Amino acid sequence: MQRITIQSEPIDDQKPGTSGLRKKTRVFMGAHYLENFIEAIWQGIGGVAGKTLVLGGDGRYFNDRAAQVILRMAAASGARKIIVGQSALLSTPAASNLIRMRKTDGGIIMSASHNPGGADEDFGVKFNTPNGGPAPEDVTNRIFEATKSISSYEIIETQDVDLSKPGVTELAGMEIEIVDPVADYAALMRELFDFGAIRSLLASGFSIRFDAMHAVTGPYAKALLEGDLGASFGSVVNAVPLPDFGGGHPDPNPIWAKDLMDAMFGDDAPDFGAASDGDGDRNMVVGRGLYVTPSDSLAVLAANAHLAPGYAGGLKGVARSMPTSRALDRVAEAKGLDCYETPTGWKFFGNLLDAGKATLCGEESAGTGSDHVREKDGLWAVLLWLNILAARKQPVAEIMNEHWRTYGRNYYSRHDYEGVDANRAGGMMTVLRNSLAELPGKTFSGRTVEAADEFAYDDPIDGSRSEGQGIRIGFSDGSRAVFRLSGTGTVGATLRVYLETVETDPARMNRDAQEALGDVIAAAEAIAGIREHTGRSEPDVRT
Ligand code: G16
Repeated sequence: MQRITIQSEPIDDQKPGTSGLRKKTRVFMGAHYLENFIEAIWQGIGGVAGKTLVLGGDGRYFNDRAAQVILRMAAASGARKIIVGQSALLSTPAASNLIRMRKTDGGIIMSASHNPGGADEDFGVKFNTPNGGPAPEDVTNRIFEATKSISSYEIIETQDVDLSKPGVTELAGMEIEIVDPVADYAALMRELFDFGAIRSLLASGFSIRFDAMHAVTGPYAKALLEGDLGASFGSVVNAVPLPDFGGGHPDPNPIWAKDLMDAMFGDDAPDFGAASDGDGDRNMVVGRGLYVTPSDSLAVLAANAHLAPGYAGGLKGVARSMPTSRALDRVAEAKGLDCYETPTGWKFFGNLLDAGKATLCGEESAGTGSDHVREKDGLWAVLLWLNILAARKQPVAEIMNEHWRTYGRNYYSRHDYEGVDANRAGGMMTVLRNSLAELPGKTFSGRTVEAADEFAYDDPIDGSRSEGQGIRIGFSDGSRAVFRLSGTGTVGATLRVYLETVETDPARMNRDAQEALGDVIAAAEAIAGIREHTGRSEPDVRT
């Protein structure tokens, strides 16, 4: 076993995006690519010597190899201890929980989340800080700066560490504790929810289907839903994490979780359906014959969270990312709660959660979570839904209809144009940005623009400012169109167009969302010229 110094040089384009560094797996497997980025993390956090970190990932292709490299680099640079999930697996929320529980100096999560996995697909690495949350921009900026001046890194030359069984081992003086990835997370869930009530619901014949999409939540969902809660065997499908997620996109939305949608809209549909993503932080909820949008789900959870023991004392406040629908704001207003609007990216919720300003947070991109960890949490959202269903004893569709009648319905959809030429997409955003001042007062497809701006966020806790966070067009009837370029793609640019309109007439609350949004969709096209700029006539994905 020998500690060696490897000469390297800066690699371009190692700038962390919305959630860590995501690239094609082969890029990560290229000479020095992973190593340089890990060395940059060490530098960005002021060195790893003497520190304790958590390490785990979603099991995608290269997860096991990358874990061995990170362990050998941590040992070579003097880390005190690494707590690693068995077989290098940890869901993102479980990693966040471990970082907090064990009061570590942070953690490294290997995941490209909902992006597909495999040698020709995507891989990713992100650093989470000691509060358990994704590194904020000042840390990711320091890491990026460090990538520009790397000249060498330290690594131990040795055999692989056996991560197949829980236990304690050692590598060049660094302690390695291999932990069951599920146990601590499951214990936290038992504290937050009324497992007795959910168990009774499931025992009464209430049927569920949870699609783990061949990704990391499989073992967690098996243990909690089928194990603790007694859901019938086979309720959790695609439960074994695979390096290529079975060839699919582990992205819980109606397109990529089509099997679940078919089951929930078919004959003999289960009462409740749910899915989670590659690393277990996203969720999707479907009732029998009814898809619940992430924005609506967030609003329903905020309105009903008090029914779960962990939230019985009420919520301190709520928060959503800017493009997320304002269904949450309607609940907050009715309940007298503060409602914060942040840029896209879970990292922006961290300060609000730490400061006790918000208990519940969520995003249109299928993420919901609370102050129990500092990441969004897919299975947590599913358990909160089940707790609410157990307490209210009503079907999902009835809960949704009552919710809309009480608070109004925010019809919502996101249109994604994927793999667009980055220059063309950037050009569209520039032209749109330059036209903002002239838009107010103009009418497009019957909708008059009331306000048009580019979102910037001033963090109320640390005063930091984040600019360029999406272009918002507000119409006088309360409708809205938002334009952003995704920060998580790995090929070209993904243009996201977020569309929203408010309906308060109970007679018009069960329309198809695309139809209800027809004018707003047409107005967004007229304002931004998406077709002309991108050459695309249709979005690739409508959520
Ligand atoms: C990540 C972030 C989320 C964000 C989502 C989409 O989720 O953690 O906060 O909403 O990406 O970001 P974008 O619109 O920039 O692609 P995940 O589940 O991919 O880690």
